[in-house]
Formats: sequence, structure tokens, C-alpha cells
Amino acid sequence: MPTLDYQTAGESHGPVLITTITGLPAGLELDLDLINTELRRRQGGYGRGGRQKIETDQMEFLCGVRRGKTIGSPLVFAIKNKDSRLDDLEKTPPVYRPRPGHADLSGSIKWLTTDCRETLERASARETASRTGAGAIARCLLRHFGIETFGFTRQILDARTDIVVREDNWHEAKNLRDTSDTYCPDEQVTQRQREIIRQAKIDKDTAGGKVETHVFGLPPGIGSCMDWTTKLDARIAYAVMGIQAFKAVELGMGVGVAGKPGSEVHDPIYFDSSMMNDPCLGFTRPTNNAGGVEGGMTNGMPLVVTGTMKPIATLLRGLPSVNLNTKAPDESQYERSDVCALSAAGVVMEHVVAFEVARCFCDKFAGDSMIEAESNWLSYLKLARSLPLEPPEGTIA
Ligand code: EPS
Repeated sequence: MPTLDYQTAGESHGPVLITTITGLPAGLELDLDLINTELRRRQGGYGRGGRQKIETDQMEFLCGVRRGKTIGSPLVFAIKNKDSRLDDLEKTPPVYRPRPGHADLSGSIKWLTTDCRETLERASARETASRTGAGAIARCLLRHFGIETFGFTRQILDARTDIVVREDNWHEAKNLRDTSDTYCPDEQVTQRQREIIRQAKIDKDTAGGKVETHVFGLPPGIGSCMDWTTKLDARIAYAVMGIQAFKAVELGMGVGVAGKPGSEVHDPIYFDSSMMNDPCLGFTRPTNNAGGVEGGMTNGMPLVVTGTMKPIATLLRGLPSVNLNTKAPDESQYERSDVCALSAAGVVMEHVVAFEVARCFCDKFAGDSMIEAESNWLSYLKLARSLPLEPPEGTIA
């Protein structure tokens, strides 16, 4: 059984995006409604460009699925591009005035060309449709075990919500998010975020910000400290930094830990036997500064991930650049783009995080089938709740 993994292929203006997932246990029921709802949600939000009016992203299974369930073989899905015009020189002309902040300059030098087109086709955030799809499949697996994810926009420029998301209020926050144009669970902040995006559009500028993902229902012990490549937080950081335009990723208090002593950072441990059946297995914490991960493993508290997205590099007003053919100073080339894509970024990060949680989950529990995974999961929880398994040696202080 291979480790759960995925690969994406496809150009932004090619005919199709193809995604291959390996290592899914057999018998996983795929909720196409959930999957396509998330694909559509990724396309939404105030500040998106004209492309989203053209595309209606939908998942099409090509391999690895029978009667709506996985069969243990590699799963391949397609998302078709309606705006497919890669070979049409008139509609997709060469790009030779690189955009500062985009992959244009580095890519054209790397692939020894003065046309940035081929670099930008793959660097484009169109690829995040694939990653959202893969994550939505991972969410089908996690949901089977009562593990839920929730992602939203925390901040756009200086318009930031201070909402505290917890296990007992996230459904309410989700309802608020789903009525917000910017996917922010705060009506007043949504208005300010809208105004910022509107003004950025008038100014021919762009806006960045922060998005957040919470994962609920995780027991302690997912991920491992035994090897750095299996640490859940390391996997998440790797995956989130791989999202187009992301510049930082934080868990829990994140970079805030630098300014505080240990006594104000580390979450005290208590035990409450009435919570033995909760994901924390009775080990409660009054705070969650760790963001649910200690030693690269879940600790029974919700996982909290924050990602920072830079303002989009394609500005209608252009930025100082050079003509790669003449090396003369020029303005960066404009390509149709978004003014602000924080709404989409929140959806993408939620799904990228879900996939990494599912990867570590499968490392611990999945055999070849969901039946086996479920049996392993139940057996682990039973054993963990029964600790200590043997009378401890020596004295208990
Ligand atoms: C992007 C440029 C735009 C965005 C695109 C990301 O593409 P287009 O030139 O086709 O309008 O719309 O994002 C998507 C297509 C998407 O589905 O999110 C870029 O340069 O990164």
C-alpha cells in the first residue's frame, strides 16, 4: 500500500487539469456533491477576475472509482478548462515583459526563453482547482471518521476579523462565512474587505491577506516525531507554501511565540474523565497556542493553520520591468487576472491541509481498505483510552 499522495498536471489555458491520487484505501465513498460544491466555492468571492465567469469546474473520475467508491487503484480525475486556447498564438500571445512577483522572470531564464507564457501557464493558480479537488476527496475520508475542516478569510490588507473559532461555534461561523462575499465570518469586516478590493480595482492595484484553516475531531498521535518527513506540521508547511502566492504559514500562535516566555506559550495539560470520548481523550487544554500539534503530532486539540498570501503580481497599472527581447526598461505585461483571491485561497488552503492530515491519518490507520482503516482507528482509540495498558513499573508520583 503506497503512502497517500497526489500529482497534478495541466496548463491554465490547456484543455484539462488532470490529478492522480495514489494510496487511497478501497471502499471510500466519494461525495460528489461535497467535491463539486468546494470546486465551485473556490471559483467564487469578490475580487475574482473574468475567468471565473467562463469556467464551471466539475470533477470527472477517469480511473480508480467504481459505483461511487474507490477500489484501491490510483484515482485519476479531470477538471475541464472551457477557456482552452494554449495553441492559439493570437489569443495567448507571448509574454516578454515579466511581472515582478510572478514566476515570469525566473522561469523564462530557467527554461532559456524570452516567452514567459509556458512558465506562467503552470505557475497560474488555475492549478489550485486540482489541489482543491484532491483535498475534497481527502475530506470524504476524514469525514468518515468524524474529522471536519473549516477554512475562512481572516484578513485582507488591514481589514481583519478577531473572531475566535472553536469547536462549539464553527458551524455558526461557517454560516456567516457562506453569506460573505470575501468568505469572512464577520459581516462588518466583510464590508471593509469589499471596500478595500473595490478601491484596489479602481487604483489598478491588488490586495493580499491571511486565511485560516481549523480541523476538528483529531485524536492525539497523527503525524510522527520519529522522522522529520512524517511530522504533520512539516507536511502542512510544505504543502501550504506550495500554494501559489503564499509567503508564510503558521500553526497556532505561530511567529507570536518569539515575543513571549514559555509560561505564556505552552498550553497546560489537565485531565477530565468526562471527556474521555472526545477527540482529546480526556486531556484538556485551556489554550491552544500550539495549534493542535506538538512534536509533529496531533495533541487532541483542533489543528489551527494560518497562511499569508501576497497581493497578486498582475497589476492592471503595471510595475517597472524590462522587455526581455531588448532589455530596455518597460512596464510589466498585463494578463487577465484577479484583484484579490483571498476567498479562493481560503478554500485552497483548507483542502491542501485536509490532504496532509489524511496522508498522516492513512500512514497510521489505513491498510488497503476502509474496513481495515476503521478497525485500526477503533482499536487505537480503545487502547489509547485504556492507558496505562500494564501496571506501570516503579512508583507513580
Ligand atoms: C492567474 C491568472 C488568471 C486567474 C487564474 C490565476 O487566469 P486567466 O488569465 O485565465 O484569467 O483567473 O486563476 C484561475 C484561472 C483559477 O481558476 O483560479 C495567474 O496568473 O495565476
